[in-house]
Amino acid sequence: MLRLLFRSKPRIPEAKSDITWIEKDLVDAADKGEGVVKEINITHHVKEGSEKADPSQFELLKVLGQGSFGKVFLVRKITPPDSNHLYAMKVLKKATLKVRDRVRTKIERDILADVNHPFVVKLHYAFQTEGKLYLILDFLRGGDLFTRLSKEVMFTEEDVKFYLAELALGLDHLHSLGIIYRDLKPENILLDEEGHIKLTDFGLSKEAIDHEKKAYSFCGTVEYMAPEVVNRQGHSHSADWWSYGVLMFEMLTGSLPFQGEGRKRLLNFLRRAKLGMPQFLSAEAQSLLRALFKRNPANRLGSGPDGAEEIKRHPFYSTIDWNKLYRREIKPPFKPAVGQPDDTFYFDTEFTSRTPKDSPGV
Ligand code: FS9
Repeated sequence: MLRLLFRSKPRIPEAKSDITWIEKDLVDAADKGEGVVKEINITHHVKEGSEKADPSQFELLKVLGQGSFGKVFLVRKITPPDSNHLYAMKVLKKATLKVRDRVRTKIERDILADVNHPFVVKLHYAFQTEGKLYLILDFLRGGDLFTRLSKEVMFTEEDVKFYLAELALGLDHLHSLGIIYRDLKPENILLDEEGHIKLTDFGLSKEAIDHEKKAYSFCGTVEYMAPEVVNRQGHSHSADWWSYGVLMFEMLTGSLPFQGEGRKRLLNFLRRAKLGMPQFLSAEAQSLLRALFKRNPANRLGSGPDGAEEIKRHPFYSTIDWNKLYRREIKPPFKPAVGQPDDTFYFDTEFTSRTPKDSPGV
């Protein structure tokens, strides 16, 4: 059965700057101007066999995204050993970054430098000038999954299974590093040129400093958030498996499971209402969704000691060969058109039509 995904344009990226996803201790310390978080420096990160990087080694080609505190560019490396290679360059203005945003960027940089996984975006260089912070990341030319889907594509349960299975591996890897993604939503899932997914945008995620200690934090996008996050009861990696359920539901049905008119009604619904399960979904899909939408995180699939293994063993995934999947040997349901004269075919022209300019930092 084919269904259309009819979500309108993704939320405006600008809204991201309003979201305060920060570990409470850090925020408190930052607000008080205390010690460690006062000055955050991005230490240099260099690709193996390369010289120290700096902005002059990258030619700006296009704007991919823009917000109040920075921009994301498509760039071409000018200097060897990777001349002509395309990257995404995230540029953040230090002056506009509050201490808490600098904490976030530092966290993003640290997380990315540690990560090496087929389904997580890779950081190739990190450097700074007096006024700016630079992160040089993989350029994912397929754009984000949901922009694409909302435009033209229909989803089968098989398609959804593929994306969710790759996502489970990426998410599990982040959890194994002590990272709770927490801000998992469709816009954070990009497609590479073969059609495999990559998780991105860690700016709003955090490192769980202590696995036992739950994270307390403020919230942003509500539709994908676990009830314990909304209720600020503290959360662990199982909050991400709830969001994973929301993504699954949205991909299978074309609408969000928990929606209400206005934030207040949505919050109430998320906290209390019973989920209506569409009967056209397969028994396996329904069963997995029920197991993910447990309000008590301790009962949620994925919360046990072997984490993602519980999810990987679920009958919904009985046809998935997880080793083949990890090796990227399973053919994606959709392959972005490559060799396009325009590398930014899958990106919003609202941004790509702008003249790329990295203004001189203060
Ligand atoms: N390859 C292609 N596209 C990537 N994107 C992910 C980030 C998207 C974006 O617009 N982010 C954004 C960033 C800011 C900030 F201020 F932080 F700079 C503000 C508003 C939006 C653009 C598309 C991508 N990411 C890594 N590799 C990529």
